[in-house]
Amino acid sequence: MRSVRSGAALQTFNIVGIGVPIQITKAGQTDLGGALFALAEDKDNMYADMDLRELLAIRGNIGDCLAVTYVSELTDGGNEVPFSKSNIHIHHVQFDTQASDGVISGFSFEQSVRPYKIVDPQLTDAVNPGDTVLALTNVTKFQPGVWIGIGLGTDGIEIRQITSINTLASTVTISQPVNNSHSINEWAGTEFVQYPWLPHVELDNVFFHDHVNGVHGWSHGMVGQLVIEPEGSTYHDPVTGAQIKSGAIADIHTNNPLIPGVIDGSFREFVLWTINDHTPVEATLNLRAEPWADRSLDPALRFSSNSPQGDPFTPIFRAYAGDPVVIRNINVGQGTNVLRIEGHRTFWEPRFTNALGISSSPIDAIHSTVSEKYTLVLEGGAGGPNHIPGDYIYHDGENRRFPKRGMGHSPRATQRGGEPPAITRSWQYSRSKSDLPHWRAAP
Ligand SMILES: [Cu+2]
Repeated sequence: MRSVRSGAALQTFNIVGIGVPIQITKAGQTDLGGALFALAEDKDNMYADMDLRELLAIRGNIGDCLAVTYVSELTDGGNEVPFSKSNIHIHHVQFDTQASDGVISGFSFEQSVRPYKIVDPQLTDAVNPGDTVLALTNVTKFQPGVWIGIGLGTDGIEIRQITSINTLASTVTISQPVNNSHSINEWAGTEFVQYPWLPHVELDNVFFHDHVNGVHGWSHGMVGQLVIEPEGSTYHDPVTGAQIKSGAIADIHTNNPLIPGVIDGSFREFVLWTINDHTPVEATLNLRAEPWADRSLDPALRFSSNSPQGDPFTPIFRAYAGDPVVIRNINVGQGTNVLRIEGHRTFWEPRFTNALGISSSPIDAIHSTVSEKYTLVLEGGAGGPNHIPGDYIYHDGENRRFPKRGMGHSPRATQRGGEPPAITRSWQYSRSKSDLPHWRAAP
């Protein structure tokens, strides 16, 4: 694979499409048709634990070369896509449009995959580093010259070219030895796709999504974000400080500016999808919602974590007052959406300053429509310019999704019968430094 320039880092992401129920509300409303992009290394935990089923946020730095493989563990027989195929379509980065777009049009190559367990064979013998022969349950689909993925659905997946086939022995010989160990029963075959993505400039946050079921699959979870960080950045769990490979909430450690004069070094990051047109709950944040119907009837307590319902089910983002905060927002929906963070302003164009060098276009609500993306820097950081600690609600500002003066359900929400407006709450600042011992200003 070509790198963008010498010295660029190669980052590998082995992504697997998984079909799993996703719990949307604390009360247990669940999307039984849920589907997610998962890193192969996280897949087993996500199958096992409902709480870990989250949208995929991955990161790269300007100039990196991102090597993505995609395979599918979705199943046939679904209501929307009875014959399962899926893919990943990326925006904004540089890629080969004929083979890495995800979209298959005109003379482009096929870039979607069938679920490998339906159409590909399994290893009948373990494979060790250095081996060049694969024993398989079936070899009839292969031809010399085609490329085979070995270890489909695992993080050890590797791609080789078939040079010859022995039908009697049910083996194939590959042109180069494998580097990894593969155990018996691992899957090997042609249902994989590789997408090299080249983010060569400050692209900020980038939408990627399945392009077979299109907008219909988005609301079930077949969406993700690739966030492009400043050169030399590393990404960390805000609580443990450990480096992380994915996740919506991260600390970005860097000595390079994201936005000169606005974010000049390390910052806290929240990857946030406003994701709508969904069943069983129409409006969600990162596939979670806190419907008013599930909250206290006492209007004084409805939005309070001191209510019997406690904290909301939507993600809670924490920072110290004054910390630099960057929200990476994409609107995943088929219409408009409004994102509002109470007590804070952000900037329509964070890299734009006027002739006096003053940041322009401060706003307190972001209106966006299908696939629009924003990198939102909080003016003054967490707690605003006065660095006031406290809990702040963030929410969908659209009336049918979040009645603004809700002393009860808004008429329109009630009319939609059973579709509760999402509280989509809460933005929470830690009041005590001891809660987050691992935040560091720079690596
Ligand atoms: Cu798109």
